[in-house]
Amino acid sequence: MAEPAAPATRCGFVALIGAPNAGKSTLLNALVGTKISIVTPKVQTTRALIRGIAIEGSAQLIFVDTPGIFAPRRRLDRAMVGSAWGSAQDSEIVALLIDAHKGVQEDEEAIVRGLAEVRAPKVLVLNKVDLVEKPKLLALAQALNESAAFAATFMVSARSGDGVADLKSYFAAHVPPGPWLYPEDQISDAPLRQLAAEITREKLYLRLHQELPYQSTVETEVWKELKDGAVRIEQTIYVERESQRKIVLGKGGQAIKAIGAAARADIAAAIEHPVHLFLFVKVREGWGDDPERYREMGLEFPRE
Ligand SMILES: Nc1nc2c(ncn2[C@@H]2O[C@H](COP(=O)(O)OP(=O)(O)OP(=O)(O)O)[C@@H](O)[C@H]2O)c(=O)[nH]1
Ligand SMILES: [Mg+2]
Repeated sequence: MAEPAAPATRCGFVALIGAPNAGKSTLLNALVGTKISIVTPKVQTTRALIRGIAIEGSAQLIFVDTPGIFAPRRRLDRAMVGSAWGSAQDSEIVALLIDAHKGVQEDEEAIVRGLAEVRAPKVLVLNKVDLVEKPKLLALAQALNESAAFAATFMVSARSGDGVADLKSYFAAHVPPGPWLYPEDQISDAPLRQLAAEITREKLYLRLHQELPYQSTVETEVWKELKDGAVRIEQTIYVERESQRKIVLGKGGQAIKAIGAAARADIAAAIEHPVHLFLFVKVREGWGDDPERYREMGLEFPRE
């Protein structure tokens, strides 16, 4: 008698794409069950691909949170949008997130057109259903299904978790058979120093307004485990001009102090160790055109 076959495993990449602010990072965190990707009310929060890993039955799902897709202007914009489309090309399933409250506008129309070039099966996810009446949702789902070929349509609230379990089951049933690519308990492939830099950038975004967040970036320079179990982390916030440095510091250092306190608490919670966080603010004119900054972010440097 032959041995009974081991239960077949499934495994695959699921790209979460959409316009800025659609709720991709919120959905990634909900699907994985832990905060892996930063979330803010501002557009263009996510800058590079963030992978979050979840197990559902016999399937391992590798979700890829991507930067929002919009009409790029700066070099950094082009790198971000390029990485999002690249992820769509490299995944087994592509989920298009639409902010149902915002509906379909220029960015969304352009993304739907771009999807025609993507070979993987596409799934439509209407998000933020907590903000929208049912008839409007149905009309939106119908209109989008007329403009592109979606294998399925889901209505979710990434924030409340409504509908997320159904979506996850769908992905688990539709990724291809194959061995798992990551150990069972791994939920992200991002190094902790990158996660820590992202957390600080989230606090910067939440604290500062207007253009400033888009002109800053955060890097972890030092990560030192101390004998008492705490971790000493030194990070640099790069801005483009001296006037911006003053804003990040705030009157009497108020702003940087608040950003540091909020970041320290979240980093400590994420790594489950006490943290001593030291933030430095440096002016680096034109960092948005410096290849080294892109390498640090995990983005390809666009030639122009
Ligand atoms: N009401 C409501 N708000 C949501 C929902 N999902 C996300 N949001 C909010 O929408 C805003 C943007 O969420 P993110 O997850 O950062 O959106 P994103 O698509 O990752 O944005 P980018 O990284 O900038 O492209 C945040 O303020 C979220 O709290 C939802 O289901 N309902
Ligand atoms: Mg995001």
